[in-house]
Amino acid sequence: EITVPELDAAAVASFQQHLVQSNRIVAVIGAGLSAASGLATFRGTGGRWAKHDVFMVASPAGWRRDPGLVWQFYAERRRESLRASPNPAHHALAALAKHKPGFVALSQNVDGLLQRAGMVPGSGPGNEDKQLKLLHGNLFDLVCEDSTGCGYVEENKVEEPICEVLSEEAVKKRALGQNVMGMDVEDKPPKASALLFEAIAAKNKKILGGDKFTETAPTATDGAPLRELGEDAKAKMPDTAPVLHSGIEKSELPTCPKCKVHLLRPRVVWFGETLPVDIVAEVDALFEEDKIDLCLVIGTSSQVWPTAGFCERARACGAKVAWVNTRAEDLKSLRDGDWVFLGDAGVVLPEILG
Ligand code: BJW
Repeated sequence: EITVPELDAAAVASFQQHLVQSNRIVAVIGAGLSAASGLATFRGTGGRWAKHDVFMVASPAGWRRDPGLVWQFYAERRRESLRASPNPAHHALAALAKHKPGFVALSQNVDGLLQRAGMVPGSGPGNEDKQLKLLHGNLFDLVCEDSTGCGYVEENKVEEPICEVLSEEAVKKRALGQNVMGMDVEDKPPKASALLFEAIAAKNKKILGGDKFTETAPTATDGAPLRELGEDAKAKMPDTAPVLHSGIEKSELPTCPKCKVHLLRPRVVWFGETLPVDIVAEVDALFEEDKIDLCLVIGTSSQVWPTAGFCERARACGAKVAWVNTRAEDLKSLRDGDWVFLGDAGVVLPEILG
């Protein structure tokens, strides 16, 4: 339950006065925008990274190690996003885009909800006027894993399930039968699951380079069973033997229909991967402009780069900054004179954008 504090009427009025006069407006968007649609954010209690090991499901090394585990994570995300609906914040931003041709939304979200609210995504030559720039891709675009080779892309494949082994029923069956890492195992007390996760995460971080994440080829110890963990960690383990692999064979996952050799993967940006080059070029051009009037930073913890630096780049172009977030601690580059609207974006944005 999110408590929504009363918005300061004077702050709203001064923000709206500036908004009316603003032409070039940039919104830097994160997972908090979709929280009111029922989609989990990444960090903090209840976030996705509390249940899934980020290095296992959102890095190229994790993909090489167990593409089935990665696909399972994204298949669930696709389902959740399809079942969710855009909330009033998505609609308020889509309305702003209609009203202000100079508005650009730079979104880290891959859930498709801004598109479903009516915002048009696009990047690259000829698409500069498309107002939604998807920095981390889109759950519903699939691409050949061999990006430098065949280059196959399939846009907006909302088909569900993407293949039999990733159907909701198959995923549930495996989770109950095997205690697959990263799944909600319903027959376990939450505390045991948390301890299990903690131990697996520590082990995986060691395998994949930990906080100082570096791209490395899988090693012989990759996916080594938990019995190799220290005695302390083992003592905390629940009785059921956990497995570090999804148990899904590559042959069961979707194959690229063009090269017929490599797997298809979701076109999202993982840690250690670069953002799409055409998007980076457009963002750079945007921040080379003399004047940006307003920067809205909405529902992001500002921990992930390069997006974490966008607010300061907008400031350097003269932008005044407004923050919309439930957590004051996450306003990473807050300065005197910024507007701060603490609360659920789904409530705050429609109110301040009018
Ligand atoms: C609400 C709310 C409500 C809740 N209303 N608000 C410079 C310095 C240090 C490191 C780097 C650097 N440059 C690059 C790096 C490496 C790395 C990085 O940033 N690491 C840091 C973590 C240290 N970056 C990369 O690797 C990026 N690539 C890159 O830069 O390429 C060049 C390069 C490579 C390597 C080295 C150097 C250069 C790629 C980043 C890809 C991120 N991918 C993910 C997953 C894939 C997509 C997916 O599955 O969805 O993207 S990680 C995850 O984090 C996801 C998100 O888009 C992203 C951002 O998270 P977000 O949206 O901020 O969510 P949360 O959960 O963190 O925050 C939610 C916020 O909402 C909170 O503030 C809440 O309070 C708030 N909230 N409810 C309003 N109702």
